Amino acid sequence: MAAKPHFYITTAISYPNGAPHIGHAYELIATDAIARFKRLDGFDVFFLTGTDEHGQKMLQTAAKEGVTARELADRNAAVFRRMATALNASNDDFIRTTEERHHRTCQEIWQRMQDKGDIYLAKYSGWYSVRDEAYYAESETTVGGDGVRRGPTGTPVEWVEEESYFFRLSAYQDRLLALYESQPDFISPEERRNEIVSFVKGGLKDLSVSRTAFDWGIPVPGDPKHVMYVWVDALTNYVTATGYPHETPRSHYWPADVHIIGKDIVRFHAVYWPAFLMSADWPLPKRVFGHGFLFNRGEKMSKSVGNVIDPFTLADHYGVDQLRYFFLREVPFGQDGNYSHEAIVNRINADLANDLGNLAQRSLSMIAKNLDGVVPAPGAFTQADSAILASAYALPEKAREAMKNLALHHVLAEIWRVVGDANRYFASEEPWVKRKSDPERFATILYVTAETLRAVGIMARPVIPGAASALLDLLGVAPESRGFAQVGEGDRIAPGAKLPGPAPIFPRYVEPE
Ligand code: ME8
Repeated sequence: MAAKPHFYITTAISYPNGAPHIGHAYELIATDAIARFKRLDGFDVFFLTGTDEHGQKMLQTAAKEGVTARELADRNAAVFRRMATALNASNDDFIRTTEERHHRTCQEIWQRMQDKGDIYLAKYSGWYSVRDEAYYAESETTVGGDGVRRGPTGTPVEWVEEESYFFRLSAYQDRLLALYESQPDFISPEERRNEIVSFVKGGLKDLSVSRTAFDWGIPVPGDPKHVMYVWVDALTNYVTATGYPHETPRSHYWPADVHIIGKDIVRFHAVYWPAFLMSADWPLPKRVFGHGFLFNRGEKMSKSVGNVIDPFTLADHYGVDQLRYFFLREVPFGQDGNYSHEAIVNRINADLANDLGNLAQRSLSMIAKNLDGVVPAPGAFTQADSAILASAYALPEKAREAMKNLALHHVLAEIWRVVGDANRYFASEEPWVKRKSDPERFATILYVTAETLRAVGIMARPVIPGAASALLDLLGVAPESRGFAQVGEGDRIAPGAKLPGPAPIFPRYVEPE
């Protein structure tokens, strides 16, 4: 048997300077859905997430809370890990940048960049935003009415002057532009790509890549009074987790197939990261995808506005599958999105409880009540039967097409189009009438409906893994027959199988008293 093709996907690693918020949850859910999709489509997947624990922001927050940076990182990294479990994420590893394995890889990439002649010592003076952990040119900053100078993202900047190692980023401008040119989907969506191309065309300055003002970081090889700039350290996590360049059970996963990140950190992933890798002569990731931001009713979440909603509370309140479905269906992947109680409830009740849940419940109850819970043998298919089955069987191809652009919302729209068609089919075939008047037709309609639900259940697994598995259990689909390759005629539900009996998969959301 030929080895499965491999697929390596990552989220950004989060700053554990606080508990996770819904933006972190969103990124994890979307990345998880893509990872699950690829596994079900026959790929050998490695899915990585984790925490970015060094840097000045961590130190400052720790100082404010009266704990050490290590204590702050330990406390919150545990919460990020718990969130991955709570959201039913299928990550294969969880990396923390304070781990020993990561120190080694960081020192190795640094050494390689230095051996290349791309690292030199000089004096840095310029503007730094601790909140963004980013350096800004003076021309990118503005002084507001409050007298505070801010960077392009609106965060305050401070003047920094210290001895620093620099990375010769300026030498990589042409190679980066050639990369964007030859691999048009290296950065997507399109608008993010355009922003980056014009940023790089504007000229690149060498990048300060070490700090001496504090020691919460990875020491620079041979000069330990410097620690590496937190972004050199952070980006390198993606390599660390594979063990590359050393031969390990995972080293074949590097280079990554895609980094899923938010739109605010595309510059780090699409400019600095490939330049570091080019310098180190390590292969480049194939793709960087910058998703949009989530807003609570159009407002930016912030602790001071008091609208930060904890993902644990949301998942408890609405259900994990419900939350996953909502975010991935409601927000076109790559664009900004909003969430509100009403919008979530609307999706739960219309798409999940009504369209999918009711159809499953009604058809499976009829099989239970009238056919002793045994899958009937279908008669000859009518045109209507063949049409709905054909659209169900076309789902893997349609979904793969949409996934070329990581358009998760389109994948879901295709699946729910079939759910909608199946509901119309069921309503117009009127099995409740045929039960007495035409028992053979009754059996065929229920068979076709169950078979359509089987295809839908398999295809929905990446997004609603819990409920989709429950549905496939109710349909008697064997656990090893739940991949995309089984969506088709060859793996049809076997007539004669005894089903476990109907059970609700998606209850309606009812407002608490
Ligand atoms: O940026 N909506 O960490 P982070 C959607 N440690 N996504 C959001 C969001 C929102 N409201 N707010 C943040 C960092 N994100 C670095 C990354 S990677 C080598 C280092 C996204 O905790 C954000 O865009 O600030 C990023 O992809 C991720 O959450 C972690 O953000």
